[in-house]
Amino acid sequence: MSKNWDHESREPMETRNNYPTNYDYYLTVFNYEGGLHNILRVNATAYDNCVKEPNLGAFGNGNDTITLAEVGRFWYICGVVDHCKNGQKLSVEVLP
Ligand SMILES: [Cu+2]
Repeated sequence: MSKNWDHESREPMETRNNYPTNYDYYLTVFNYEGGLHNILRVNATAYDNCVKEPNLGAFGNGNDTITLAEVGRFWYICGVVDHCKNGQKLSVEVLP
């Protein structure tokens, strides 16, 4: 849980309903005040250093549902001023 991001990760509805049976992905959901924050998907180095490149994806409407379609770790930072340096960052790992 990161500062000013209300965040949850969950299995997709389809998994809960057992349809289809073989889904391996998760949804990660961010809620925040759009315009005050955003979400940039970056790599591990950028995450550690709070830099915005490489930008692997950007979200900003404040109610962002992101599909994590591969096994592995995903890194997200807020790109607004110094929010990341103040702790507004999140990494999520999707397990096989
Ligand atoms: Cu922010």
